[in-house]
Amino acid sequence: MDTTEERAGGRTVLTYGTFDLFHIGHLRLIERLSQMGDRLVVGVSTDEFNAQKGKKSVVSYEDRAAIVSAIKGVDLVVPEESWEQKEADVRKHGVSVFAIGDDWRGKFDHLEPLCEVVYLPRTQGVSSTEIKRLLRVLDPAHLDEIQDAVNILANLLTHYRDLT
Ligand code: C2G
Repeated sequence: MDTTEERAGGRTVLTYGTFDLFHIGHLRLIERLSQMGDRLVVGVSTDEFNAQKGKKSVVSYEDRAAIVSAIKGVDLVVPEESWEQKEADVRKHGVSVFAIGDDWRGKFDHLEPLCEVVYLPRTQGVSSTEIKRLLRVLDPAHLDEIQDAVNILANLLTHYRDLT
């Protein structure tokens, strides 16, 4: 499909994401996207849109957008405020390729009349959710909870032994 961008001699790639607690999975994806064209536009989910996605990010939209903007290969960051903005963004930015991780496989096929749609394999073993879970375990306040639970279990075991 020959878009305005291609006629101008360039291919624009578009993706979207929360990019919370930026990690190697995000970086690998952005590196691959930047090699798929001449210009990469990244829609970063606003905090309000994250709420619609049922997500609450640790890092604010402003900081997540600043971090993604600083990544080599990212040419433009735009706020992602709704599910419906993708079509308008594809037209506005003369997008040739919409690409996203394959956890979304099939969810954006409706964009195919406008641009190529590509689902890329996710990086295994890392996710913002997993990082948050690990951080919670390391939280000193959480360690107090664990200690309390251990004490309760120890008392129960002692009591159980006395009964047997
Ligand atoms: N990703 C990846 N490997 C991981 C984690 C994430 O390749 N280990 C990819 C995701 O598939 C996605 C991008 O990194 O393409 C951003 O992931 P999230 O920040 O989790 O974004 P998500 O919640 O999937 O938002 O409208 C689309 C949504 O905004 C996508």
